[in-house]
Amino acid sequence: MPSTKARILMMLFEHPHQFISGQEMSDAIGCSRTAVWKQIKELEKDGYRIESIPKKGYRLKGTPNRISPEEILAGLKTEIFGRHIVYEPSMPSTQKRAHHLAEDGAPEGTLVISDEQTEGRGRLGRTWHSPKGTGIWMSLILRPKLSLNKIPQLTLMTAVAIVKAIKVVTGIECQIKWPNDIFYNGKKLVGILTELQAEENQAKAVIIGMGMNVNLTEQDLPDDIKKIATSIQMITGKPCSRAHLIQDIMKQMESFYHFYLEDGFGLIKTLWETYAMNIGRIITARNVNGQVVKGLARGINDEGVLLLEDQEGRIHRIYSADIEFNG
Ligand code: BTX
Repeated sequence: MPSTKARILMMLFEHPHQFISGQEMSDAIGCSRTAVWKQIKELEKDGYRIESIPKKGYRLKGTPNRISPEEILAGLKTEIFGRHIVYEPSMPSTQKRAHHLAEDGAPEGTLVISDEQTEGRGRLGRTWHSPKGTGIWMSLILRPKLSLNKIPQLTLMTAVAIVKAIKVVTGIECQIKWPNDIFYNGKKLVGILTELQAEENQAKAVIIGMGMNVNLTEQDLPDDIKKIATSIQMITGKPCSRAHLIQDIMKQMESFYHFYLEDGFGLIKTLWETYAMNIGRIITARNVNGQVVKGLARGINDEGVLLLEDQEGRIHRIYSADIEFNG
């Protein structure tokens, strides 16, 4: 005789688009409604995504879709990127973990992945919403021999590699918003956070954090983020394999990285400008101290710095800021 949990799961599977009430389940199985509710919570802990609406009941939204390091490694076409994976189902932040690993000497290419982040972070202490089993929340450790002023180029390189990987795996053509976001139709799909461990004027380790909304639905996002965010599943209407995306991102990043270290920033700059949504538009850039510059985005320079031309024709170099479009 299958367990109560297995029978509830079977009922949910048999009615994929319908709500089944707790009462119907308890009648069919011969247990109390509280027992049904407890087993629903157990299934959620196992990674099943179950929508629950009072007076309507329960509906299956998604099966466990854990990221498995074995699955990623099986199809990985890189030499070093992602070859050493540190995975846990839940972490406060892959970025934080990657910093500790880098301090302890983790080699270049180490990839830290989690299925859920409880304290995922963006820039300037902002929060990155990272719900369980839905997105790619990962941090890559690099150890380039670069001076500190070159590090922002790695953010732009990452953005170009991710845009390319998304196109290869899903066919979606995204755009880059300077410096660190990838957008589709005006909504944020990916955020990139580049952080540094430095010694004198040299990078000791660069931690590139990538947060990518893959199989999130609207219900996975809080109201304030729903308006500004999207996911691959919301765009295509179907779930996408996170393992395939990770494999391709690693492949694209590794090949751009080698190219960049040998030949410099030229190719990445050109590709970045092709994908950028800012260039040629009037934007407002606001830095951490609240200073504001408004002007026409002319492009980026060889260091990856954004160039803004104000009304008087003066060019401002924007090293770090949040930008808004005005036209
Ligand atoms: P950011 O500071 O540019 O963006 C953060 C802002 O984006 C938030 O204030 C919020 O408005 C919005 N936001 C939060 N969560 C989401 C989401 N899931 N989708 C779309 N918009 C959202 C961007 O910072 C850099 C984010 C890097 C996240 C990765 S995940 C792996 C690694 N670990 C970690 O803690 N952070 C990085």
